[in-house]
Amino acid sequence: MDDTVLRREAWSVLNANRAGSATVPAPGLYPHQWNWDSTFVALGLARQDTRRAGAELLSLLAGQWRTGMVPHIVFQAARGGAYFPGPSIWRSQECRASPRGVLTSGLTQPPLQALALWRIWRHATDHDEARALVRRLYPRLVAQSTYLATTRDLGGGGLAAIVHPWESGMDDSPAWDAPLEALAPARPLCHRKGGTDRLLDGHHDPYVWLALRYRDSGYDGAYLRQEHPFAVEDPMFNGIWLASCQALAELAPLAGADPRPHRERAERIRAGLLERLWSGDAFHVRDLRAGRLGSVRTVGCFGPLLDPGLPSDLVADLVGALESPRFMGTAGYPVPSCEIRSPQFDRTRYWRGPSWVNTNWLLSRAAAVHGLSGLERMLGVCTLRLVRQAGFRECFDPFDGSGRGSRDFSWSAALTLDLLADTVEA
Ligand code: 9WN
Repeated sequence: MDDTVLRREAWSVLNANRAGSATVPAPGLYPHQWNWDSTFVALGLARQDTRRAGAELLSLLAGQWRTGMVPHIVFQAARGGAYFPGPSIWRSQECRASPRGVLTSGLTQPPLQALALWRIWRHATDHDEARALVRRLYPRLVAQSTYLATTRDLGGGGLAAIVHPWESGMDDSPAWDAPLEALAPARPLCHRKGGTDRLLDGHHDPYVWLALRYRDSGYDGAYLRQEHPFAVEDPMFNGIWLASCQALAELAPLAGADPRPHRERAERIRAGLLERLWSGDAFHVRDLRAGRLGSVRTVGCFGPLLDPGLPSDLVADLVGALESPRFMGTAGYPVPSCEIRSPQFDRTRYWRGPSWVNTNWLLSRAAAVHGLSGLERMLGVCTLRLVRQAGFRECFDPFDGSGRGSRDFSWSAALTLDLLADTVEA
């Protein structure tokens, strides 16, 4: 399929998945607005349609809580009960910190928004309009970052903890197996997806059980600190946050603000990543409740590569592992979401093996940040090969490239547009 047809098809997916000013991930399975999905759409459109990219962020941030938290789902009223767990499980409206008139979940997702806003600004042709967008969103994104640095620094070392696997965006990653197995009351552990199967018994699922515990605390920060049984420092979530702090530092002068606090925060996150999550030759998740590092290597362990200030010897170790047979080297269609030789690797199961367009795109950005143009190009070419062959699927088999999960998935389409722009420019 040539580039023109691929581009046209990507646009038709994005237009079909549009719901007002938001783009839903896939109308059948995910009919609401998701945090990082929407932001990947904004990132993918930053060079294509700055107005739509900005509207995507504005509509997501309409769901922001007064604490600064940006929820992982903003429910689309018209689409009621089509997704579980829906508004009746989250009951956001009962919490005073939630926005009036918008129903949301009570969790967050990786804080990519400032990075997206920075990219929109850099590529904008109408600078007055883009400056107005920056001025409008900047204070909200500062509030988000402050929320992470305060309420979510549960380990006290400058990193934000996730309090639910859904907050990572990589829900069923084997990185969460050990912390979830410690949740005895919620057993048996049932994975929510393996192809097309959906949740069978919601209230016994540890994912739902954890969400209900947090909800029943009134989404309380002190409860998270003292009692909540799942608290994990994730290298991808924090790598993304660091990149967003650097983006805020770039955006601050446009909003008439001081960039230094954002640079200082980025340095603190870097120090936290190095001191708390680096061991041997890799980053790992830290389970704050068990007080130990996870052992399995997943695509999330490469998140800190998004930091341009990462020491060069660590960059070399990470790139060596990424390009080795453990990740890219033996997969015909990289990047697998879990190390191939790990016992937990499963090519068919969501976040436990398949390759994803969004993580490939993040790693291609990381390669660009470190001037690794060969790796950047390789990631772009591999990702375009996946969508050309299998369509804009949710994820892909890393060995044969066949598509898995939803069809016509928004971030796969939006990020394809961005990758096509690179191949045209190259
Ligand atoms: C729970 C929407 C979301 C993505 C996540 C992906 C999946 C939801 C689910 O779908 O998570 O948030 O129902 O499994 O894991 O990355 O944001 O596409």
